[in-house]
Amino acid sequence: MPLDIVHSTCPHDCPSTCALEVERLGPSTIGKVHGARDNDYTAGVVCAKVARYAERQHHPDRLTRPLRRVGAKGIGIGAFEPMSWPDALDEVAEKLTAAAERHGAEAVWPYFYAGTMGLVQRDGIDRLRHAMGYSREKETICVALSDAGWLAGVGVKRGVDAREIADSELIVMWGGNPVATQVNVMTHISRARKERGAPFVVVDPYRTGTAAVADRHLMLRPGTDGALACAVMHVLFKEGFADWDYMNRYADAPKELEAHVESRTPEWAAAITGLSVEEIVDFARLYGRTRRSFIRVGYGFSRSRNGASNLHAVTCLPTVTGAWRHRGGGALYSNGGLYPIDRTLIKGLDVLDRSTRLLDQSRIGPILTGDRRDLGDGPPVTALFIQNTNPMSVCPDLAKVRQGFMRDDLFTCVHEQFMTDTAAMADIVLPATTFLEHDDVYIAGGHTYIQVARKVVEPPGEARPNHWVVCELARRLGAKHPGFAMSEWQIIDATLRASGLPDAETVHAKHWHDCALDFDGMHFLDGFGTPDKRFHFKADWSRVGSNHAGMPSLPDHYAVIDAPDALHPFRLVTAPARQFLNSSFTETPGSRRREQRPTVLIHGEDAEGLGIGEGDRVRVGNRQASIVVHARRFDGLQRGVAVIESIWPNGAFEEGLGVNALVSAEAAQPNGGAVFHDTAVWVRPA
Ligand SMILES: Nc1nc2c(c(=O)[nH]1)N[C@H]1C(S)=C(S)[C@@H](COP(=O)(O)OP(=O)(O)OC[C@H]3O[C@@H](n4cnc5c(=O)[nH]c(N)nc54)[C@H](O)[C@@H]3O)O[C@H]1N2
Ligand SMILES: Nc1nc2c(c(=O)[nH]1)N[C@H]1C(S)=C(S)[C@@H](COP(=O)(O)OP(=O)(O)OC[C@H]3O[C@@H](n4cnc5c(=O)[nH]c(N)nc54)[C@H](O)[C@@H]3O)O[C@H]1N2
Ligand code: SF4
Ligand SMILES: [Mo]
Repeated sequence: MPLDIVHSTCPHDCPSTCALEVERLGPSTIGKVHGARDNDYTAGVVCAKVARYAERQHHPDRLTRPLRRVGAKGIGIGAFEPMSWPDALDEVAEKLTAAAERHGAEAVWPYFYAGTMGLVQRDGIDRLRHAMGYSREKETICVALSDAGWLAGVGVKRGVDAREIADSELIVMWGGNPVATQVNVMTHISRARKERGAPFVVVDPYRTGTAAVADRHLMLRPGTDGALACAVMHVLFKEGFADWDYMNRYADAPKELEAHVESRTPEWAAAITGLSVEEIVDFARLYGRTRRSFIRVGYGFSRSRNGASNLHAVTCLPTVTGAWRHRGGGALYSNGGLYPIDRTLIKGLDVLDRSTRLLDQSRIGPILTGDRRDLGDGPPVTALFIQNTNPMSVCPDLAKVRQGFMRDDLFTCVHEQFMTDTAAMADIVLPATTFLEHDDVYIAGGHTYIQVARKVVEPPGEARPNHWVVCELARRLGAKHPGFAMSEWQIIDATLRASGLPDAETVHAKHWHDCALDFDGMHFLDGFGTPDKRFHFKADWSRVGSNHAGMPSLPDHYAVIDAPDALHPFRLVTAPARQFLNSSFTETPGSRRREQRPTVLIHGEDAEGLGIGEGDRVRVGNRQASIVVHARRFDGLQRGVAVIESIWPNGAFEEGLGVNALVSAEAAQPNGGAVFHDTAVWVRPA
């Protein structure tokens, strides 16, 4: 019998949003997962962890029934007993109603993120929130810093089509690790390298899988990209690589920028970045000589207190050389803002009251422990309804997050596929479907397709989609909105029609629909997204965030990072692990085996000086917390830099708290954002 191959879309929180071909072996069983060959972005490739998705889909630990906690918080599945769906939903609705009656609706905080990127299953929780007047969520954990940095210069969240990387003559991966985090970028880079010998440069504090295959690796200190970008621009202006014709037409203040970077010499930047003057000058010349240069802007280097400023500085480079105007030239951070999606129905924007308080998702620790900087004179949060995210693992200042979840007066409901660290803190856990078990519509950060995917197999046991749970709760809570009476498919179809896109059947039948603009649009030749249509070298930070005091307007090294000192001599980077996706896939044996155990990479000479041998147990700490991990000596980073690839579950650490215990919950400028790679620490033998 021929294999039954069904089209789908990877829903995970990854810019690739791969078009998939899933082997269906039976009504509720899948085999291998492949990348769609006929999609010219996915081009037949998916990452290893999704190729073996059957491991996650059919995992014996998938949640299959609603559960009520009868034992202590944080223990796991042994502390729960099964209950029926009607009882579970009734109880959740009663608890949310009681919290709202006691302290007002803002005491309830529906809390979510991007466990699935499907618009209906991910964002439907907002419709319930807005219909009930519950506290809003400020989404800061991933893109707040990078969005701010990109929007300050470019003005709209889109960039050059990633498929053009194949036409580039130089590709720079700046602060991202696509070999691990969005493998398809590498497909297009490989074509440019093969077909025209385009050099590939990586800017990253350590030798990642991506840096290891690059032609050049600029291995700078974390949080110093603004200095590197300024020195590159210094050389571009000084050595005649600047495209004045382009800048005069398309930029705001090229003369001011030229004068400003005059003093930002390669020597100045070398002292800040730890790179050599030659490395900086050689890279600047290579970049200046090449018109078709493509900067693939990663998220990683934005996750610092000066991250927005640094990201803006990098986006100035293609504007100085005019690379934007050439095929294969320019930059891409994300195409999230490319799609003309009308989200009113999905998110219930028509019933949103903008005066409802907005709570910062990355500050869930301070919020749950009653920090008045977040709560103002509003009520405490006494009820959480969580979908698609695992804050007990992924959020900054984990000790505080745990302290908050431990509160006796807090009611928590978690809708999950697995008994995560967060689910283990819940009073009621509801079993969730995977993307293979429900319908949804997907846009992407890394390409230009919109995709509609239908359910492929039946869910295990009583697992139910997010949309279903949201609608059932809405009914019990008395929430009013037409979206609660529609199916996923009806919402997808109505949303596509309202957005002026082909209907759901049409997109589904062709598998995807390309939303790319024409060449001039993708290259901003008809203007940037700023009010005056020019690229802004001079960032008006007040346009993208309210907390901008002290931020440099022209690109610079903004020295507000958690700088090392005598007591904390290392700068810690907590980069994503290749076989995990945030905290997802930490449950699959194939991923666990390959990642082995939580490990800190430090330079051999640093290890030597501290008396730390290969594989030794070491303690890594700062004022906030300390954790025990194993050391690996590694020469692919500067001295004084430490890397712990993450995000392991708390139980993988000896003392029960993971790496985010070390990370600060401070909200970065100008619009919030978690500073995962901006932590000064000490390292000692344990
Ligand atoms: N395998 C895997 N894939 C993933 C994820 C995962 O956890 N694992 N996470 C997904 C998510 S949610 C996202 S947002 C994307 C993120 O994907 P990326 O854009 O790759 O961004 P990050 O993963 O945050 O950071 C990547 C790199 O940034 C580097 N970096 C840290 N600080 C600095 C700095 O100051 N300067 C420079 N130049 N580089 C720095 C780190 O060393 C790391 O190699 O990946 C997605 N894909
Ligand atoms: N140290 C450190 N911490 C980080 C980062 C880092 O680089 N370093 N990266 C940060 C970034 S960029 C991000 S985006 C966050 C992400 O952190 P999270 O949002 O927590 O992402 P995941 O760990 O993938 O968790 C998503 C959860 O959603 C569940 N899920 C998936 N699909 C569905 C569904 O359809 N329904 C329901 N109900 N649940 C579903 C999964 O089982 C999983 O447990 O982590 C951040 N934390
Ligand atoms: S590369 Fe990203 S989008 Fe593609 S299959 Fe892997 S996790 Fe999913
Ligand atoms: Mo993210």
